[in-house]
Amino acid sequence: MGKLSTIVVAISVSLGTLHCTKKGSYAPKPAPTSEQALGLIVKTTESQLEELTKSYPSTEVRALSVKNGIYEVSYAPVAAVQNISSRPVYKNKFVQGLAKSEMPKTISLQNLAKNTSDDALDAINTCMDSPTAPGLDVDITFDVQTLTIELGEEVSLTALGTANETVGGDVRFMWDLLPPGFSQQSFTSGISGKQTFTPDSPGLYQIAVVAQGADLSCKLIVVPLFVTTNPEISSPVVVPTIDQTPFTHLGYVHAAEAWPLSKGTDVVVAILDTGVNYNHVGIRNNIIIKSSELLNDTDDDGNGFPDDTIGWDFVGGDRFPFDDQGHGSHVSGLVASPLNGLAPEAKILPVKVLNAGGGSDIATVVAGIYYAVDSGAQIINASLGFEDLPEVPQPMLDAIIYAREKNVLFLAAAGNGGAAGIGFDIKARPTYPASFQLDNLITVAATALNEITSYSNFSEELVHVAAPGGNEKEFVFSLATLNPANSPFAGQAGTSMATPVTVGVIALMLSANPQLSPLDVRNILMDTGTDLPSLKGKTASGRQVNAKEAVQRSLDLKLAASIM
Ligand SMILES: [Ca+2]
Ligand SMILES: [Ca+2]
Ligand SMILES: [Ca+2]
Repeated sequence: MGKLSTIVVAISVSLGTLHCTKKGSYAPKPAPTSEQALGLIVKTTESQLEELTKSYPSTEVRALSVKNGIYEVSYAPVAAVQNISSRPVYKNKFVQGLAKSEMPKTISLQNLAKNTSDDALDAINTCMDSPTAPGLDVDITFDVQTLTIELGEEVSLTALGTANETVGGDVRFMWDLLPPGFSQQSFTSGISGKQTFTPDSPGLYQIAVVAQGADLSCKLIVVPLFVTTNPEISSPVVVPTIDQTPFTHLGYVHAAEAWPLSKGTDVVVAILDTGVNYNHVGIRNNIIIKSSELLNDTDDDGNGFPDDTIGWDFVGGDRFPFDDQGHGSHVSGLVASPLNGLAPEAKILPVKVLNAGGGSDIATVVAGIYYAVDSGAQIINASLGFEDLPEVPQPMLDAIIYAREKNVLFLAAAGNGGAAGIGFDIKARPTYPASFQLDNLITVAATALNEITSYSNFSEELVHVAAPGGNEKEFVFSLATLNPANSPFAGQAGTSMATPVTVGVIALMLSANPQLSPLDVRNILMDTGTDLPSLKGKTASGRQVNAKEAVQRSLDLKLAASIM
């Protein structure tokens, strides 16, 4: 059996190499960062793309899935792009932010006044009366060319301001920095137009500048700075025993009672998220390393992604799907970790599709889904959602249908109640992918203390089950990403957490009984969960997942099948 599968791998490698002379002319690219760069998502062939590029030399092409002929085409006439696509084209779209707990703090003059040193406070207070002044023209320039930098680089900022003739006089500046969660970074106070700092951790930094004219009128601008890092993966690690953190979610789903039956051994779970801190002691040994790909600047397996041994970063367009934010590491640790993960021996495939601010675009998520399926994932965890889209994101639906063809389960977070943080019905107000209806799709709501949370979206028809997602009274604990304090764990809350808890339970089920179809898995979860009164009318099953019962049922079905 082992030998056979080795031969199959070898054949696919040599096919890939044969095609290399003709195929793969589109090198992987980072995700778009401006509205203008957003293209059309198409299904086509490389030869048709070559023709298009010949006719319209400004055309830019981003390969989303070479194997499946899915591309994003920018800067070309729409009609010409429509001509080469075998499916209706879809205009790519950005979405900002994801889970409620990860939304960046808002910047306002009021908040600035709270955070700022005494020196600048008076000046900001005087701004309150006239918070904006059209007469003030302010711009901010970086001494680096991009809004994304590598951890360790120094950033020099210069604010340039001019007051118009009516205001006159000099312009002075006040600065504030809203760093990402773990960061201790701050700005020095003062009123100069310059700031210099070296970020202490990855993540999204929001830089605020208030310019003030001689008439004391003010203008506030906020600039995002993304700090990323791309470390090589470490050697396997020795995992210590750590049990002081309250991993309460495990109790609600009866995880410890399931572990004697299954540990989720070698079930492959793709995490479509902000990346994974793959060097964390609590996940390093669970990261799946692709053996058919060598580190040689060559795409050995012909999937369009050179040297993708540990997954792929579709945001940065590189082979390091490291976590800039914390969300993806937390999600991964809930699924598979020897430090209290639901399925301690499952494997994680990191697929980075969300940036350090938790934002993304449709094409990037679509690329991540095809990549996960073609890389052998059995389950895809999508703790992300697109709300209030003007139309159904058909390319995302197509990608999940592709997953269904390959028997891959797709788990979607129901969502956290949008900007208001109050759960809504995703049938009435669709959120994608959660609101799609497919046999291989399971949508998850969040509970805390055995009740549905106030933020969790719901639907009696479209949400299948619930799992612990936590709230401000009881956070869900899991792995932290790289941080200056070296904290191993972090508490978070959201349907983003409930989803990987469910995925971990499914990994236990699939390792107990690999014959289960995606629909079998969904039916078992819905049948065997724990009845919770507050989930009635809010989910199709009214139940919170129960690992012990679900694994036991999976084993019972295996026994029944073998008797037949
Ligand atoms: Ca590759
Ligand atoms: Ca290679
Ligand atoms: Ca990266």
